[in-house]
Amino acid sequence: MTSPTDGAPVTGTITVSANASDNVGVVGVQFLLDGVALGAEDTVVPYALSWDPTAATNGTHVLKAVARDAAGNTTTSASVTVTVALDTTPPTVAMSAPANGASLSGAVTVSANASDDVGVVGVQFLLNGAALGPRTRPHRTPSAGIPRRSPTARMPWPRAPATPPATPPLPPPLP
Ligand SMILES: [Ca+2]
Ligand SMILES: [Ca+2]
Repeated sequence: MTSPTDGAPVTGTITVSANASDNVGVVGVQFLLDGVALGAEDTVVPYALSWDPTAATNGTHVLKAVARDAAGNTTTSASVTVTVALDTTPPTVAMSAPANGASLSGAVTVSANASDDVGVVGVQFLLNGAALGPRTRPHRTPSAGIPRRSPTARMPWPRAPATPPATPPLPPPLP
């Protein structure tokens, strides 16, 4: 196995690859996940596949590669143990402005606090259920080891009103 490295955390799709050689010729390589075939045997160099771990449970899993030659001889690689750590916990979010029940008479800043066990990618504000402006990104990237928060996702609202359409001309008076 050439990828992933032993003990690697897996948080998304990764490439699983192996090198194989034979005195006559390698016919194919079959990857195994916890002893079960992972995808189809790869018969074309490079021996690799893309593994989407969403079907695997979080925790440790064992990857191996089995090389096969034309005579049917097989060799199994040493195991590579990986830890699947998919983010399955949704973030939390709460509006911080404007206050509930506030009367608005001009432009205000709409803001929210959001946090996640791994990281918040963005916050989308909704006005009566419809998107209000683009999705905003957290203002700063937190360092590892402190709670991942985006306390300052904010945007001005309302935006400048569009120019109203011109009033159509009145029809000519009847004779
Ligand atoms: Ca291949
Ligand atoms: Ca999460």
